[in-house]
Formats: sequence, C-alpha cells, structure tokens
Amino acid sequence: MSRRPTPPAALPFGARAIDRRRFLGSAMAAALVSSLSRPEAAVSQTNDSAPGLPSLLLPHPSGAQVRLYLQGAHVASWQRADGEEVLFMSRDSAYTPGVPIRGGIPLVFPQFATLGPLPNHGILRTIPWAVTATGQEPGGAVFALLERRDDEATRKVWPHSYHATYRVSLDDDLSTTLTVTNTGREAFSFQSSLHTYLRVDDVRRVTVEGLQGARYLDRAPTATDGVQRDAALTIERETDRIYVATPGVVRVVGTKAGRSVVVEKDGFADTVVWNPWIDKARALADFGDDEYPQMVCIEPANIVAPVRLAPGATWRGTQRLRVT
Ligand code: TA6
Repeated sequence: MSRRPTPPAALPFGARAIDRRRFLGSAMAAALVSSLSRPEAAVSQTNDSAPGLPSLLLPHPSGAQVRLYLQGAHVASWQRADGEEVLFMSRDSAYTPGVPIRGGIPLVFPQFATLGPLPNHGILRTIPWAVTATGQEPGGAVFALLERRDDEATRKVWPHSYHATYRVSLDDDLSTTLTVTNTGREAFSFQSSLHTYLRVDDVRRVTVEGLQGARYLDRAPTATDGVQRDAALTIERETDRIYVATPGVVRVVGTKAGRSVVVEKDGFADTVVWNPWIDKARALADFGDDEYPQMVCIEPANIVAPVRLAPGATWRGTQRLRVT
C-alpha cells in the first residue's frame, strides 16, 4: 500500500520559533497574529509537507498541546502534558487539500456517512476554515476559535446558508464545540457528529461502558440491529453501530494499561462506535492494514433524529474528552 507523505511532527513543544517572515507573509498568519490575545497562548503555524494544508499548534502552559488543520478545523493531535497522544491518526492518511484526513476528530455535517446524497460525512471536513481568535480563558484553558460560512461552492453541493464555528479548548481535558447558525431564509435539517478517533494500545483489550440498554443500528456487514445488553461493549469484529439516544457519558476503559478516556457529550443525542477490523481496514486506502487494533471511534452524533434549524436559529454540540 502506498505510503502517503506524513507531515513533519508538530513543532517540539515550546518551539515557538518559526520563520516569522514566511509565517507573517500569509494573510492567514496576519489574522492569527492579530487575533492573539496573549503571547503565551500563541499559536504557531506548521505547514505540512503537503503545501496548502496548513496546521496550527495550540500549546498549553502545562506542556500539553493540540494540533489542528485549518482544513475541516480538523483536530489531529492531543498530546497531554506527559507526552501521551490521546488521538489516533493513520500513518497512511492523506494531507491533501479537499481529501478527508484519516484520524483525529473529523467534523461531520450536514450528513452522516452515506445516509444521503452528499459526499461521505458531508462537506465541512474537507474545506478550509478561518481562525478567528486564540487565547487563554480565565480558567486557564487555551483555545482556538474557527469559523466557516457557506459559499458558492458549498451551496452547489448543499443549497443552504450557514455560519459554523468550532471552539477547541485545552486544559487537562480537551473540549470541542461545534455551533451552526442558519443564516438563510428557509429552515434546514442536518445530521452531525464529532467523529473522534481515540488511540488505544489494543482495541481487543478495551471495553466501552455507558451504553447499556441503548438500542443500536448496526451498519456492519451481515449484522443486525439490537439492544446493548451488557454493561461493557467489547470490540471483537468490525463494529459500526449507531447507538440511539444515549446518555451523556461514555467511558472507554483500557485505552492504555490503567487508563480510560471519558467522552462527555451535550447537544448530541446518539453515539457511534466504530472499528473497521481486518477486512475494512484492508479496504481503506488511507488506513494501515495493521492499524485497526490501535483505535476506536466514539462519536457524539445526531443521526437518527436530524436537527431542524429555523432561519436565524443556532445549534450547539459539545464533547469533552477526559483521560482518567
Ligand atoms: O462512523 C463510522 C463510519 O460511518 C464507518 O461506516 C466508516 O465509513 C467511517 O465512518 C469512516 O468514514 P470515512 O468517510 O472517514 O472513511
């Protein structure tokens, strides 16, 4: 399988030294620099090996950092203060403008997967977003705020006007909040999810808790819909389930020895659990055949009951990831 160029590693933490001439040369850089409210929350831009796919670092004084691509406001990495990487990124991911990035937290809007006529998982994850602010919150979290509006190209694919914002906030935890405002004259409905790829040492040793009693729609081949009877879901085959109207907290136990990741959601009714397992991993060109044990997707989502947004109304969906 052809290896795609993987981007240079994020700037070593604390390495804010960047080629300011190059950095300041771009209009976006000017926006970034002008939006900085406090130097210590400075955001450094790292242009990956694929020109035109800029990413930025959001360092926290603790030593933790988040790296996100402006394409799709795509969080690709969350390194905790101890250096632990919490999110999974495939070594075979593309870093090409307009091509989905495999891993991190893809934004899904206004369609989930192929549950409609739009491109898989919709339009937001493959288009460039603008950074509108960065800084530090009174409680000490550092944040980046990005936004995206409709344009002629998006309206050709999905004929509605919207203003989307995405806030990434890092302290001990990582919170990401997507808002969508209907800026048009007609109501529209949408599905959405924060398609979070959690990194695990071995998915066969992981249990997913918090879904007991929930009904699920099973999208894996030959699988059938059902109800989660056991308190702990184990991953032993291709798993592609939409759990309907789930509680606000899911715990992924055993991401590393003695570690769990808690996924809290608000504004999202459903939870998707996905692991491609062997055959689907082989079928994905941007996913290593041997990578399926290293990840599980836990996705706060609105799928079964799409959100209906009246003109001028705003929807907000948030997830908070916490390592315990
Ligand atoms: O969220 C699960 C899912 O819908 C799977 O069916 C699989 O297609 C996954 O999303 C990845 O989708 P992508 O378009 O990123 O390949």
